[in-house]
Amino acid sequence: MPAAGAPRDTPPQRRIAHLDMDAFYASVELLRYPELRGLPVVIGGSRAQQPLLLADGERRFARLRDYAGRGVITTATYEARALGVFSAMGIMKAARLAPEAILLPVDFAAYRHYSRLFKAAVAQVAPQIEDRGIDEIYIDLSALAEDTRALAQRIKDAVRAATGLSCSICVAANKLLAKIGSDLDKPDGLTLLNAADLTQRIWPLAARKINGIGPKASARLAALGIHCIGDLAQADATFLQQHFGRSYGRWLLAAAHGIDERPLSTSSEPKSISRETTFERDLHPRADRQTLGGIFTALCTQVAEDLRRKAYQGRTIGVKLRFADFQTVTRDLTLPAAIDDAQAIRRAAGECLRRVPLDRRLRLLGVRVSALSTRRAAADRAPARQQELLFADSVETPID
Ligand code: DCP
Ligand code: MG
Repeated sequence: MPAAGAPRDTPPQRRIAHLDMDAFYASVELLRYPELRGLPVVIGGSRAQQPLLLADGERRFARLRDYAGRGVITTATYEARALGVFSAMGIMKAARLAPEAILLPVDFAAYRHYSRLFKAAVAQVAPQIEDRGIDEIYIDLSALAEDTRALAQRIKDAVRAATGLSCSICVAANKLLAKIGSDLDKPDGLTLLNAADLTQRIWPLAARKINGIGPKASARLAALGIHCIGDLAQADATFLQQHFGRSYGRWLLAAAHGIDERPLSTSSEPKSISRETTFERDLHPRADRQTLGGIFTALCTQVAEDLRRKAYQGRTIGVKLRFADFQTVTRDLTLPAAIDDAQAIRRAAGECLRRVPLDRRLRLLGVRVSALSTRRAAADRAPARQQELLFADSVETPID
């Protein structure tokens, strides 16, 4: 019998786009140094790598081979990636792979500026946007009448007109598929995924291409013989739940079948405010106790200043530690009332630190405040002060 239309319980098909800027930090740098186009360029230096303007008007750029230090690459141009250089790689290691590559310092202010520009340009075309960070957004196109490909192209054109930068975009039925898809045709990609593409284009991809399957989960999946998304889709539901728990097991299977009902979260409220720092050299919790204590206090002070500037306070205080072997550990503590002052954050973060065995060298320390609320009238803030007292007699923290 011919259907009179879509069955009633089938929600209308959504059109969700994921847009991700191409080699973002590097591309912003190329806007000001166009002479570097086509060359391997790596972003990750600091002031010492600032290009020098010579008397003849030419610029002298730092090369990877001259770098000494502990810096990490934030991103690299596609020409540098072709030499094996990638985000998060130590600059010294990259220098062995691409000694001639140009090294530029990181300039977050410039990247934030271009981030705002491209998001504003997209909002002119399609206002339903979920901000996912400095260089990526989701866009809900469902309410717009225009043909999908034309709309996606118009968004790309708007981004280029506003910034001079290229991006890659995918439109699919949901966020999960759109996110996978925006990476399929980078750089300058425009990808449309429909239901038939699931088996053809998604299933052959490695399971870790699903946002939410991290290195640990993908290693466990691999140990069970599940390598690509198609393997996962064919896995037995009970088997997955046995190995990964009920909720994650279920989610894994749904994800492999391209099912994802999450709506866009279009609010621009931040989820957390944090500060972290990677040390020049690894620091030992005991031998470098004083240095670490100073850094820890400074991080708490910075977070408190960020909170106050943005008029937020938070109930959950967390710490992040990365050990010399890159193992990362986080601990958090939820307080009965939200706080925003440095001392109270310092005490709560100190409590968190006490729950981490501090027996190895550290390379990174971070402090995060989440469960944010907007700051209310001063009278409402009394509980925060009482909270301080609660911790006033807390035992000293290991790196005080
Ligand atoms: N970034 C970083 N450290 C990382 C990864 C990324 O500092 N480990 C920064 C630099 C990137 C930006 O975030 O330019 C965006 O990250 P992407 O993963 O989107 O990487 P790119 O935009 O650089 O490249 P792609 O074209 O693959 O998106
Ligand atoms: Mg990007």
